[in-house]
Amino acid sequence: MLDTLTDSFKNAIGKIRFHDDEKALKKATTELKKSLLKADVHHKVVKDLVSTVEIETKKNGVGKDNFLKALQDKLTDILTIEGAPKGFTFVSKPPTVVLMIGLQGSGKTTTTGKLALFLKEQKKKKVLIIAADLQRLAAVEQLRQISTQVEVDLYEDEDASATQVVEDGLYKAQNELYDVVLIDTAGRLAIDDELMEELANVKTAANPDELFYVADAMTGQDAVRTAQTFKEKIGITGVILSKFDGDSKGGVALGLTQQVGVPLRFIGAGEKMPDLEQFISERIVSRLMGAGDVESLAEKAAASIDPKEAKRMTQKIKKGQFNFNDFLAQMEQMKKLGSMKSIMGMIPGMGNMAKQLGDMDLDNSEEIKQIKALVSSMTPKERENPDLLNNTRKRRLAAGSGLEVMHVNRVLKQFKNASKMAKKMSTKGGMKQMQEMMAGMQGGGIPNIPR
Ligand SMILES: Nc1nc2c(ncn2[C@@H]2O[C@H](COP(=O)(O)OP(=O)(O)O)[C@@H](O)[C@H]2O)c(=O)[nH]1
Ligand SMILES: [Mg+2]
Repeated sequence: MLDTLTDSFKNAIGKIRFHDDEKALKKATTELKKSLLKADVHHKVVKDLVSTVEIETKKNGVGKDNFLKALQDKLTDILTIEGAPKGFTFVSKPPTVVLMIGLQGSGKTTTTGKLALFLKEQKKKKVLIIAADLQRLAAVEQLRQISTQVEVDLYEDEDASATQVVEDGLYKAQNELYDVVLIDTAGRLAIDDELMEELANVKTAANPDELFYVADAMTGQDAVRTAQTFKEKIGITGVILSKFDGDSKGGVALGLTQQVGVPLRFIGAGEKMPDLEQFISERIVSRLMGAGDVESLAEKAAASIDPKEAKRMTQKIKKGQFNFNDFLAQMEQMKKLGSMKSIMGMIPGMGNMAKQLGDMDLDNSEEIKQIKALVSSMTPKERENPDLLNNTRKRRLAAGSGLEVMHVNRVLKQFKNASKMAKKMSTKGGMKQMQEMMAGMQGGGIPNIPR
C-alpha cells in the first residue's frame, strides 16, 4: 500500500553510512527528493520535507540516527494537524452523524459499508446507514446489498427526497439509540452548482458531526484539488482516500493533509469490506519508515478473532496439535482481516514480502483451493491426524479432490512444516527469530528508529 514511499525512505536512509559525511547527506536528500516526486508527492511538500530533514540532521550532527529522527519528526509533522481528530471519534451525545460526500464513482457507497463494518466490529457500535443518494436508481439497491453484507441496518425511502430521508433516518436513529449514523449521498462526475446545492441542503438536514470527503487516490493531485473545492463550498472534517490499492503511487497521501488543511482519516485499499484502515499519523510514519504497524494489526486481529478460540488455538499450536480442521477455521478467520497484502504490510520488516505476495486472495488462490478441496475429502479423523493417510487413501483423496498424488504429498508436507514452524514461533523469542529471518531474506533489514 505505502510500499513506494517506504522504499524511497529506505533507499535514502541506506545512503548515509558514515558520521559527519555531508556528501552522504546530500546524496540521501537528493535521492529522497527524486523518489518522492516520482511517487507523486506534491513538489512543495517534497521541498519542505527535504530541506527540514537536511537542516535538522546537520544541526544534530550528520549520521544515520539523526537523519532517521529528523525524517520521522518531519513526516509526523506533515501528516498531523494540531488538534484535529485522529481515526474515528465519537460525540459525547450519540448518535455521531457522518455525512459521506464526494464525486460519483469515488467510492462513497463502498466506503460507507467499510466504515460501518469497522465501527461495528472494531468499535462495537450500533450503526445505521441512511441511503440519501436518490439520483441513480441502482444506488439504493447497491447500498442494500452492502448493508446486508456487513450486517448493518439501513434506512431507505425511495419515494422521499434526500433531505426527507435524512430527517426520517435521524429520527429513527435517535429513537432506537444508534451510536453512529452514516449518510451516503449522491455524487456527480464533476463539481456542479446543482450538486453543491443538494449537498448543502442535506448538510443542513443532517447537521453532521463529521463530513468525510471520499477521494479516489488514483486521480492523484486531482483528488486534492476537488477536496479543496468541497472544503470551501460545503466544509469537510476529514478525507478518506479510496482505491489506494490501485495504480496509486501513494504520494498523494503524504501531501494531502497539509495541502487541504484537513486530516486524512482513513485509507481504502481494496474492493472488499474489511479493506479499510485508520490513518493515524504516528502509525503510518512507523510503517513508512519500514518498521510496521503492530498496533493496527493487533487491533484488527483482536476485533475479528474470538479471544477464546484464539487461546485454544495457541494451546494447540504449542502442543504441536494444530490440524487441518484448525487450519480451515483459521483461514476463515484470516479472511475477516482483509487482504493478505494489507496484513503483511503491517508486520515489521514484512513490507517487501507483502509486495511479492501481491493480492493473494484467500478465497481464490489456487493453493488454498487445492488445500480446501483436499481437506474436505478427508475424514474427520484424518483431518486431525494426517499421519493416518496411507498410499491407498492418498490416491483416493487425490482422485476425490481433482489432484495428483504428488500434490497431496506436497500439501501434507507443507502443512507439517508450517505446523512445526508455528510451534517454534509460539515459544519465547520465537517471533523474534522469525522476524530476523524475514529481515535477512530481504537483505535490507529493519532500520533502527530512534525514539
Ligand atoms: N480497488 C478498489 N476499488 C474500490 C475501492 N473503493 C471503491 N471501489 C470501487 O469503485 C467503484 C465505485 O464505488 P462506489 O462506492 O459505488 O462509488 P460512489 O459512486 O462514490 O458511491 C466500485 O466498483 C467499487 O467497487 C477501493 O478502495 N479499492
Ligand atoms: Mg454511491
